[in-house]
Amino acid sequence: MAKEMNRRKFISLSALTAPLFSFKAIADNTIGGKPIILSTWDEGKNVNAAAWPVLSKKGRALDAIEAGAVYVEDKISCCVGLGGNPDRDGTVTLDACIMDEHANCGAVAGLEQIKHPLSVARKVMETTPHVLLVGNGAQKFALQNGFTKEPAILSEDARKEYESWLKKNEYQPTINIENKNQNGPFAPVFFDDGSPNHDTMGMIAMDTAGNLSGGVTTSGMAFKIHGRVGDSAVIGAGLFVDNEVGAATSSGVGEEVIRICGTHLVVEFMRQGYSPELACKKVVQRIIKRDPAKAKTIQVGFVAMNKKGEYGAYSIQEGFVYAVKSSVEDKIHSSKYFYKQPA
Ligand code: SD4
Repeated sequence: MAKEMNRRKFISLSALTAPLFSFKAIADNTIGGKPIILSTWDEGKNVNAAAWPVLSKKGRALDAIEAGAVYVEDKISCCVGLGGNPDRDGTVTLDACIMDEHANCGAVAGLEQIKHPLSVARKVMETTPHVLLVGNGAQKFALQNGFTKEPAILSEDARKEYESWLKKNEYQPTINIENKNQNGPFAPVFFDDGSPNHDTMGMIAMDTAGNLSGGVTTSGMAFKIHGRVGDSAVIGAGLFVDNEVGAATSSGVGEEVIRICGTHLVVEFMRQGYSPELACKKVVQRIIKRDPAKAKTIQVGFVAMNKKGEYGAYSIQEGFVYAVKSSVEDKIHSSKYFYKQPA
């Protein structure tokens, strides 16, 4: 209902301002107005709720992103932060990045025993001349900046997953591990406590001032090789923000996203006038074209919004969802997709 009213509002707005919009751009938009925040997966709804007080009080999008990340990183049962799935050595290592409206950005990768990697990434952005700190260096930096060392808590589900992985897979890569408990290859998977079996929270937001920011926080692909860095720590791959154009974030198999600088490409397509959804779709198509056989076995999803507050998403497989919160809606959307889930 809210969406329908919103569409009507948009149509009447379009009539008044028609020459400003290309047909391509209005073909499939959903418009949320500002402030607005989009976060990946079902858990994104709770993340948006945690970020909303900042946005609704006309706060900065960057602060809203950090508030959302802190919420989800604190929630040990979810697969982000120190409760996430471990790597093949049984160690939980965290990747995160953040980017603001001035193209300032910061990131950490392979960070151990620090609860709030996105906040560390923000410190890297705001207090160093660098963009990305990794491993021990990132941890040392965090400790020097007031973060404390905390043990990773392997949730009961994560421990069971890891133990069964050790038995069955040893050190063989399992590409589509996120979907391995499904009924049908691409069904979303939920743990016993109802939390979804994914391990990345990507967020993009626009504040009342119209400024964009984004952030990603994750324990990365489950059972990755120790030292592996995913798209979530790579600016232009897991996250990109251009305050003149829009912002995008991704989830799924990070290697495929890094190969094509996925979110940077989404933003560049929006710059060319494509709607957020079509921009995401074109990037997904690029992944599929590079290796169609592999693409059938993996999931990658992109979520994007442009400067007008229009948003959309596209994924390789059915089952990718994202949450949107604005003054006119608070809901989880299913992404459009390339491959339908087999019945
Ligand atoms: C990674 N993109 O480490 C992340 C994983 C992910 O839901 O998104 N999982 O490659």
